[in-house]
Amino acid sequence: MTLIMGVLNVTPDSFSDGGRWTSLDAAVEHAVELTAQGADLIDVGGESTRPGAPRVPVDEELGRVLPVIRELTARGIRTSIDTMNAETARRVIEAGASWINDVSGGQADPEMLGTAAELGCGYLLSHWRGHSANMNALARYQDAATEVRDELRVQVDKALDAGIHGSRLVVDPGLGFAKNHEHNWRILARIDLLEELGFPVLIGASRKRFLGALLPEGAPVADRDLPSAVVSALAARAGVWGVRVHDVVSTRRALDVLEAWTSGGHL
Ligand code: PMM
Repeated sequence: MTLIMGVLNVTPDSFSDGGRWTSLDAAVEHAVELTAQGADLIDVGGESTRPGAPRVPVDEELGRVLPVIRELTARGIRTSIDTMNAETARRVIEAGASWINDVSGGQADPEMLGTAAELGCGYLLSHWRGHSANMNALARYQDAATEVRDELRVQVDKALDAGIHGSRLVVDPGLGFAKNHEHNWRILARIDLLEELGFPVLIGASRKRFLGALLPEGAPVADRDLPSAVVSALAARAGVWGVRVHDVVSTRRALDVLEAWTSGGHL
């Protein structure tokens, strides 16, 4: 069964849901709703990673995410923290989160891998080439699928060397992070290369611009939920461990269809 990670951005500026869940009550209510809809894990983020986004000071990030994590932990909801900062990761894991979701794969903060090892929590390691401000200029590949796999392998080795247990690692190609539309499709078409790394794989395609490019010009961001759900089902079919999505309802439906299909009706 593919795990569904529901996105909860408590940021004023994330591209598809920025500013919607900034009050504690609204954020918690949304997480509860996503869980009821079938999310297995809620990914809480306090710093937007959209292209060109400014960095957020750690204090501000903690102020956004800590109260939400505390409240969700108290309600028995499993969480991950979407952060590139070791200090944020530490405080939030100590407050009850289960996973660090580091889109920089340990590259943005030199303390991150050691901190994750010490905390003994799960660590989601994404492919990354640089901060949002300049990541589009870093989107250069001969073959994105093999280069992303090879660069992920380098970071995975660093994570293992830092003491993170292999059983706690999940890898993610970081779709859209220093990747253009063609790069993202190439990586998805060769998802088997990522699986060669020998770790569970997470795919985060939800509402990203390469899916928007398939829609009529000017289509609202919510129209990306259908293509997002299809990508989730195809990724699940290819054997991924989890998908990170904004719209849990459509993802759940898509994964249910896949499950019925694969079981040949014998659910
Ligand atoms: N994408 C975003 C943020 N966090 N985390 C993981 N592991 N993988 C992703 O692809 C990913 C992520 C950017 O999307 P958002 O602004 O919609 O949260």
